[in-house]
Amino acid sequence: MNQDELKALVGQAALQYVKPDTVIGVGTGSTVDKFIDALAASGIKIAGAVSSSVRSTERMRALGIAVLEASEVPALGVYIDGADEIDPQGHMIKGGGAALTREKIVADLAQTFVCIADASKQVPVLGKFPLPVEVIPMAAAQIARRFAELGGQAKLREGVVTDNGGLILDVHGLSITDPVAFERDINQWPGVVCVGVFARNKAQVCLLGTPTGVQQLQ
Ligand code: ABF
Repeated sequence: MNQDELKALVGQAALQYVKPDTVIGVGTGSTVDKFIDALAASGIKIAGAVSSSVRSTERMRALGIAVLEASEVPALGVYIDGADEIDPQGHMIKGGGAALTREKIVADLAQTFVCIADASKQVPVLGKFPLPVEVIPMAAAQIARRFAELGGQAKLREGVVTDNGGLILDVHGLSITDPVAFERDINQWPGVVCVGVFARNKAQVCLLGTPTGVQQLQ
């Protein structure tokens, strides 16, 4: 199976966590697109979805899935989202789709975070994928200097303004051996809106698409 087929496999597998008549949280990316398509085709009737991006909102509305505002929903049973990297403990790098801030907001509403990814996303240590960080524009240069002190090379993601009006720095050359501490420390830098390390609130379930089927990260 190619990567697209593996994404479809895990997108379909995530349906087992969707309860009818509930409101679910939906992430962003091509794997999540597969989940959205599978949900629409499944006949499972949900009460609605809280979306993490314009991209996912548009896809769900086009398929007849009601999209609700996060502020309308006190809690979610499940949040389904992809990842760019997943370490053995289920910590993730996310944000390749520039939606990391809203993804973290919606994930925070959910009781169970289900990550869906093809097995190529598994890494021993986070950091080979350039770390996305959403920043307030005026702070971008200073944040880049701070990352340089950590051995990272921050590059502005050209031509991208997030759904929140922020900029994205992609930080190359990091090796994030303590994701919880790293996320906590970077979050305190002035001008950081969201760092794409999901460690404090990591996925409770990771479904990985492999050529031999769907594996659940233990
Ligand atoms: C999203 O899933 C992003 O945080 C992450 O970048 C993306 C992975 O994209 P894809 O599923 O297209 O590989 O949650």
